Amino acid sequence: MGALLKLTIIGVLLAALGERMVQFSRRTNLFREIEQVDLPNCRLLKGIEYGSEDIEILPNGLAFISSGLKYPGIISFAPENPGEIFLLDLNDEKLRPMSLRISKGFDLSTFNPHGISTYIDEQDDSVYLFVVNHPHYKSTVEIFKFAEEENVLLHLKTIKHSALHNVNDVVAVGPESFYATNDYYFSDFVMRHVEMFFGLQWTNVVYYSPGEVRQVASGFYSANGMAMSTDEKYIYVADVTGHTITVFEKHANWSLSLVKVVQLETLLDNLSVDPLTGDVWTGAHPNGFKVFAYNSKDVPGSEILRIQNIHSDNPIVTTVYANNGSVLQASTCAAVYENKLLVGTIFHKALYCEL
Ligand SMILES: *[C@@H]1O[C@H](CO)[C@@H](O)[C@H](O)[C@H]1NC(C)=O
Ligand SMILES: *[C@@H]1O[C@H](CO)[C@@H](O)[C@H](O)[C@H]1NC(C)=O
Ligand SMILES: CC(=O)N[C@H]1CO[C@H](CO)[C@@H](O)[C@@H]1O
Repeated sequence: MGALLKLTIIGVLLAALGERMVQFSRRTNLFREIEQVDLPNCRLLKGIEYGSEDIEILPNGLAFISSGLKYPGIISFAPENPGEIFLLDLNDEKLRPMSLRISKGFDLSTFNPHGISTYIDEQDDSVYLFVVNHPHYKSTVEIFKFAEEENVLLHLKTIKHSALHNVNDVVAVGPESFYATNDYYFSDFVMRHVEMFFGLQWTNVVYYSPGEVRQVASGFYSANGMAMSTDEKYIYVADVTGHTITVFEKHANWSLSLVKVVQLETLLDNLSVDPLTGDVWTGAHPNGFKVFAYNSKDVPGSEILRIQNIHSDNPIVTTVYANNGSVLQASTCAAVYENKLLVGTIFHKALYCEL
């Protein structure tokens, strides 16, 4: 091969790599620093120190909080502790999260809870809690029934399926059916980094029911949080490294069709919908690189956005809270109940604010 040809090939490869680096730094917001936005009435929840990855608030003000996530490539401050589900009563001013007991027979030692969702049976008001679990870093969806009088989660079922290979979040739509996001295409640790670095848009949303499992949306860099509109007609999906919320219409046969994509600047993680206003709330990572490459001297911050009128041509996006990590690190989700805001994090604390 001629020297000139070799040089040209090397040049082309370097240019391609450079372009990938630029794209990668853009997707992870490698260089973004945060402008702080304070809320006046906030306090950290006592007893939650190892993450509050996902939060679901029931119509009566009881909140479930998943804690203790261990995730490949992401720090945990208590890698030996099994995960927990906390219950917090937002009507009680003391705001004391309580770790819920889980019924016998469920393997607590490998409990590694991630996204959660609740389903309320309208016939008898039973509450079912769906929990994405990663025992030994695999993916399952656990279904529990919440026994409120005894404050116990009764384990009903473990769901495993080849289509549920890297589950991040769920939205329950029936006593045994749900939508789930897969946040990676590959399960292998090295291949996941290849996938992230090259920006492969191979992750998807799956509909699961005992009778039928199928992919209902695809083409995300990393499909993450999900939520359903208050009228239950739409599903919102967050793409964390794509910095987007995709709005889908949900059909009677559970198919999803694309309505629109809302582009944001930050790495939005989990989504929730205000039951009163329909606003979409998200916890986000201002700088995703600081999450993946944790450094206790330069910690990842937190950013909470509210998106109003998401179905209109001009949704209003407001940064309600932003912190450089001095108070709260790596926020993943924000959920509201009346004028109260709860903010969860991947591996850090949980914040309560009055709006
Ligand atoms: C589901 O319903 C939608 C809307 O009616 C239709 O366009 C779609 O083809 C259906 N999908 C399947 C898999 O039946
Ligand atoms: C974060 O903000 C606080 C003030 O709110 C400031 O004291 C601190 O130095 C900042 N930390 C970094 C790493 O910028
Ligand atoms: C429920 C949900 O979407 N959880 C996500 C929240 O944030 C972390 C950090 O990126 C994700 O790993 C979770 O999957």
